[in-house]
Amino acid sequence: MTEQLHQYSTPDPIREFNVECALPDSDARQALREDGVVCLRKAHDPGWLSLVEEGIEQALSGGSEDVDIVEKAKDTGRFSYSSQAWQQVDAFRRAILDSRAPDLAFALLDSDSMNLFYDFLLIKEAGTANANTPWHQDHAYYPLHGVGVVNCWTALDPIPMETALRFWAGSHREACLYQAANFAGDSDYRHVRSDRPIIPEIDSDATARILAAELEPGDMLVWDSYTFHSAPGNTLDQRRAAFSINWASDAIRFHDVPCLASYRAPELTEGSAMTCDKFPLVRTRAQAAGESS
Ligand SMILES: O=C(O)CCC(=O)C(=O)O
Repeated sequence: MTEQLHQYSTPDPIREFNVECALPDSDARQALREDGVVCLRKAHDPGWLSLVEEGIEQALSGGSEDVDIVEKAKDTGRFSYSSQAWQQVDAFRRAILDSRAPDLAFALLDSDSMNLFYDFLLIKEAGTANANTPWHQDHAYYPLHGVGVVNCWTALDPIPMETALRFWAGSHREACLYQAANFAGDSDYRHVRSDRPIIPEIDSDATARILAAELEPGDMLVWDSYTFHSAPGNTLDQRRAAFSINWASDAIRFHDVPCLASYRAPELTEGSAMTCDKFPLVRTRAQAAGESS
């Protein structure tokens, strides 16, 4: 327990890069490759943040087909999340496709093309101290073969250290998938793969280097979908919200195993490339080269 408190109060900083006027460079790519996470300061401007807020209003008032609003036992605030809302919520579609979001992600991917995988909205209102996020790898939930999904997670509110995400530096490097954690915490995840190793005791592992960063609205964390991360509940008296966009590289293929509906599309079969209406092709290297020449 002492170790857990120690690690949570003194994580190392995530390497950071200011991208207000430029796309991520080779140093940012190297940081992501080595640590499994990187922080992009000023990734999005106030106009983009307002667009996302417009989308939140639509999504939470019935616009999103896949939304959950829960109140955890002993919490007074709402914990809301929504996935794949871009297909119904026009403000999200514009924030994802008609913005610099694809260029920021593509600059970090070692890939000739990039597909949109899904968007994810996460809001922990004040009074959600029990809405903690256990250690997990995003990829453990995906029906995908290959390595090359990045989660681009933008803070919509100031996020101080008390409520910051934590990352286990370098935990993506072996490309080993562990079992998916159940976010409800009381039983196994519905689609758990019990042939995979169980999640190690990261909080009590003195050798695990933990990284975190305080964020301002518009700052973005980008992480590899194999990187272990976790987050505390919201113990503060202010909203803690983020909007994330998950992108897939050309190395990713569909794997036809049981999973959440958000991650599958009827057109996809075992081993197929991702491109379809739900997971559109958004960038190609050829197109990017053509535009810059
Ligand atoms: O912010 C959080 O509580 C969790 C975010 C997260 O784990 C994710 O988006 O994968």
